Amino acid sequence: MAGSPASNCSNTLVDHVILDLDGTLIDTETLLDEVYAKIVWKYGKKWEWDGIGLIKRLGKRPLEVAASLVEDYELPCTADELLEESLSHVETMWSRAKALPGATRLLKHLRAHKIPIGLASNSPAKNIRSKLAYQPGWLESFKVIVAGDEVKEGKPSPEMTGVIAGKAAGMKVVAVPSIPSKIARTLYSGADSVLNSLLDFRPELWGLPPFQDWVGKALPIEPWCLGGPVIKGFGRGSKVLGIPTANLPTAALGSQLSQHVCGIYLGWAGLSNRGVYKIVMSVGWNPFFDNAAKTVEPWLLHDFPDDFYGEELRLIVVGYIRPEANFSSLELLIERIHEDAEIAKAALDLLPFSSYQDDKFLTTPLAKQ
Ligand code: ADP
Ligand code: RBF
Ligand code: MG
Repeated sequence: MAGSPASNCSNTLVDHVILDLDGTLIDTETLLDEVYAKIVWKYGKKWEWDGIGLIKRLGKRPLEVAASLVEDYELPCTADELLEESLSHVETMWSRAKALPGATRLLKHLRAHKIPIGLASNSPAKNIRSKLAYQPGWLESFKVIVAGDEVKEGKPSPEMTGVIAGKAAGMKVVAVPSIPSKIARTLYSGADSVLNSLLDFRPELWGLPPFQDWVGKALPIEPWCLGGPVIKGFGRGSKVLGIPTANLPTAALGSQLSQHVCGIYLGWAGLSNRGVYKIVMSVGWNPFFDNAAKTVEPWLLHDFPDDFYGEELRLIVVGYIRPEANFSSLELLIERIHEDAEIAKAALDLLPFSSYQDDKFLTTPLAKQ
């Protein structure tokens, strides 16, 4: 994402915004991952999951992607043939691409404040139209759309705009990597700011009108529900931090979990036979401990006399507090988690967060659903 030409002084005034589409506003990458995996598998090759195969091809135009797949996987076909094959897979799937968290909110906000928005995508014009068709209100939001097949050279040429091109044009550039930041970090090193997700974008830092939708210190989100039996976690919540987190079997949550951006959230928990409680929860890889898997770690803000392993736990996640962070000491991590708990406790007494404590999902026994 790029702001307009701006001076280097701290009170930057951005008067228009240029956005990227795939991986910034919509999650096409999850779908592409599936398509590329299928194609190379057909030729007996193994796709590199976890964003590794994708990142090598990020921002490339379709024919360039095909050429790099043929070369890297030593496929017995031409780039043109591969392109044709991949097109037959992708053309039907744009309707499955979901808006990324914070995307619709950002477009609405900029539109409401009459900030002109441009869309600069390496994707061909026809695909852009298909992708936008499934997102209500998006097409009208853009004053200009520049597609990959409408320019001589795609990104990173300044004819289009990506992180490198945006900087070359003297713009302010905010990057929102769509695949795990550990891999992506170097790619975006030229950006003025690198965000975990659009939920963390603060327009006022760039001279744009601030969002007004925070409630207390939390941001209302489209609520999501998850549940399952409480299982053993990493065994360090209570022991190392003095903060117990009730772990759920994440394999069963599957794509639900990958859809939600890492970060600290608040919401409500229902425990059968016990009641409904406020929660503050971390979603992600816990950088401090460098976990190997993405987990959800809800801390129920209530003193329980005993453990409740095996009991059915229901969660409704209703708001976002902050991105996951790393800390230089355990004490600082613990202090921050306690601050999060105070934010959650206060915000959950306010609308719209408070209304979800009565949701039937929290208390309905499994069989009756
Ligand atoms: P684990 O690594 O097995 O998740 P923790 O040290 O994180 O262990 O403790 C979590 C367990 O503690 C939960 O599964 C639950 O049985 C119990 N527990 C007790 N009080 C709470 C609470 N307030 N919030 C979450 N879990 C709690
Ligand atoms: N772990 C991190 O590495 N970084 C964080 O910013 C972070 N924030 C957390 C916030 C809350 C509210 C909770 C409950 C946990 C958080 N943790 C964070 C996760 C903590 O490391 C985790 O609960 C332990 O690793 C237990 O498995
Ligand atoms: Mg735990």
